Amino acid sequence: MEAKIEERMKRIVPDGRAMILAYDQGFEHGPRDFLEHPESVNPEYILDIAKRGKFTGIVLHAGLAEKYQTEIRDSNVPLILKLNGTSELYTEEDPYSPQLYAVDDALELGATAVGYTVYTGSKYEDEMQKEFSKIIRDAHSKGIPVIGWMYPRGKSLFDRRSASRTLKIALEEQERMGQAIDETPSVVAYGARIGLELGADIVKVKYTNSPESFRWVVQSAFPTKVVMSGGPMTRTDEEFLSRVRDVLNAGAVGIAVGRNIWQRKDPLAVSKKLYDIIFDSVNHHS
Ligand code: FBP
Repeated sequence: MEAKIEERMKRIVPDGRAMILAYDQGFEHGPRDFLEHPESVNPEYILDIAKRGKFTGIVLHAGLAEKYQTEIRDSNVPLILKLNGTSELYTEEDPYSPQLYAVDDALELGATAVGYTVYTGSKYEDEMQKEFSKIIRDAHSKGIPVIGWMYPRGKSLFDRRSASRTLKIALEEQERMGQAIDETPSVVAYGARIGLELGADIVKVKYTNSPESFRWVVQSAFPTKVVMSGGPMTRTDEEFLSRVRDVLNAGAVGIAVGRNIWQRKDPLAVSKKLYDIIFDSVNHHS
């Protein structure tokens, strides 16, 4: 099975680099994410970007994966099936994202890998960790690599009187670096580490806003590979691209992003720049 996992990993991370297009936001955030660039509401438009932009994976929920099976197959872009999800209409401070599909569904839909979100720090983190660990065992026994969306989230993160040592350090970092608690290096590195300990092949995490601190995240996850999550569209292409350069310099294998591509007026132009940064730097180093 290990050989199968490796073979599939090579499709998603060719030359040790990943450029993954995320398109599960219609579920996670709702169609409001498509208003910025309304063509993005159409899955065919996104699949075309994935193909022509030379992405190494596309993240979808099962509904789209099923309806667009032919197009996905023809595009040759590896499918990453997201196995859990939750809508933003559900606003409890401690989020839970339940498993909706199984590894077997992913296999049936021809997926190359599966993905799952764990909200580390949520009251329900143990539920998600349990589901995720079972998914990993199942996927690995069937030769499928697994990507963990390791997102710190929940009320505890904002509890200034928390007894957690990590949160105390994170609060210091927040003060010193002036950044959101869920982007502090300690908290992000902890999520990445949990991904490694549970057995994920790749973890997808938020950027910690400096290459130095992101290096610690990458080290904490090693040998699990790290990709950066995109977040809301940045003001300029350059702002986004410079983050990408930073995380690659910090040892990440690439990115798994959505809005920073398909909310832009010219998604293919930014994809091309992205490709050059991600893959040219490989050629440069080899
Ligand atoms: P973006 O690049 O658009 O941020 O997408 C990455 C992603 O992880 C999606 O896969 C997911 O739908 C979304 O972010 C979750 O965002 P949030 O952090 O708001 O829950």
